[in-house]
Order: sequence, then structure tokens, then C-alpha cells
Amino acid sequence: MRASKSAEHISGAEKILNEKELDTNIMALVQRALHHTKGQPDLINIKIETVDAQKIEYIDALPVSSIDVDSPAQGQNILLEYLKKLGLRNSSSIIKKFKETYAMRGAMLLNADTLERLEPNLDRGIRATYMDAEHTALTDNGCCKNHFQEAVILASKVANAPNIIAEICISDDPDYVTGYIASKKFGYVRITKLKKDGCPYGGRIFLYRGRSGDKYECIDYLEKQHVLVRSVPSAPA
Ligand code: PML
Ligand code: MG
Ligand code: MG
Ligand code: MG
Repeated sequence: MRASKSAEHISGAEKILNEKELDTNIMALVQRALHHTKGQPDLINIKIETVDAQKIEYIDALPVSSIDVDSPAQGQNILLEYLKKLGLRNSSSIIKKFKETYAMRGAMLLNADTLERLEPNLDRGIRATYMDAEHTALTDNGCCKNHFQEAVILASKVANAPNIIAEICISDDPDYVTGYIASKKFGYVRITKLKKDGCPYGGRIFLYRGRSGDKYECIDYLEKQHVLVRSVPSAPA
């Protein structure tokens, strides 16, 4: 599902379902599109595709932890510390790159060592897609976005992509200030404040390490591989 107003993106969501689960889940996605804090859309697009079940890859959710901070400044410092744990010397330059993601539909794919941007289309970015939790259809309350669960699903897929060493994310929802850094090395680390309450800016950066020329394997995985994520927690501990 994609919803927009005056051609501006409002919300998006996807599911991997059995055919018999389609009708109730489509209704839930429409409800969700209609009730977003960013406003009411004037266009809702629902796309349904068949999936070859043999081609679905199953992975485990990243382990989750939370770090409580008092201010966005403190949150950003935690982010810097974690980037340093990955052996990155230019961690503050990486964080400054967030500004360039605000208008993008997808995420930035950034060579973490050279700071070269690797997206073939710099305005669109990379869209991590074709992923869901195993068996979400019936337990999901449908109309409302579960930021946490959806982010864990996406981050688990992204962390599993070739040459990705980490992902950093700040929500673009004005009333959602918790963000995260995720990596196979330390799991999904929530940081309770990464921006000021009410701020509409956010984005995602996928950090890539390796030869930039090998990026297409990574991009193909992120955008095309069907992935179901096992053991996604329903809420942070
Ligand atoms: C988004 O708006 O899609 C990003 C959500 C980040 C979720 C962070 C968390 O609660 O763990
Ligand atoms: Mg979204
Ligand atoms: Mg965006
Ligand atoms: Mg959002």
C-alpha cells in the first residue's frame, strides 16, 4: 500500500500473505492509509503480486535492545559511539548525511568508508522491500502502524544484505522520536530520542563496506529478495 497527498508520500506498508488472508488485510491497509498523522491521502495505491513460495528466504530477527536518553543530542552521541564501534572514523560526517535523505522516498546507500553515495537514483534512493514477519496476518491489529515491529523486520533484512555493515534510522513521523542503529554485530539498538518532538524530518542510511562496484548484489537483495523474518518481538522489552 502507498498513500500520498498532492504527490507527496504519506504512508506505505507491505505484507506477504496467503490468498485467504487477502481481503481482511487489504481493508486494514486502507484504514491505515486513511488515518495517518501526516494527513489524509488523495491517492491510495494497492498492489498485489504473486510470490513463489520457494523463493522466500527465512531469517531471524535481530536481537533488540534499548538505550534511554534524555535529549536528541545525547541520542546522537550514542549513535556516534556505535558508529565508532564499527571502526568508522568519519562517524559525524555520516550523521550529517541524514539531511540529504529527508526528501528521498527510499534510503541512502552510503559507502561508510569513502562516503560515496551508491544509489543509482539519488532522489529516489533504495527501497528495502518484499519483507514481512512470519505469520503477521492474524495477530496484526491492522489499522495502526507498529513502528517498532516494522522497523525490526526491515532492519533484519537490511543487516542480512551483502556488504551492509549497519543501518541508521530516524523516523520521519513527527510524533515518533525513537530511532535506531542496527547491525549483525550488535543487533537492533533503539535510541529513545534522536530528534525533537514534532520534527517531520527523518530518513534511513544503509552503510555499505566493500568495493562500490559490487553494489548491485546488495541493491538487488534489498529491493527484490522476498524475506520472512522469524521471531519478531511484538513490543520492545
Ligand atoms: C519509521 O517511521 O518507519 C521508523 C520507525 C523507527 C522505529 C524505532 C523503534 O521504535 O524501535
Ligand atoms: Mg513509512
Ligand atoms: Mg523519506
Ligand atoms: Mg514514516
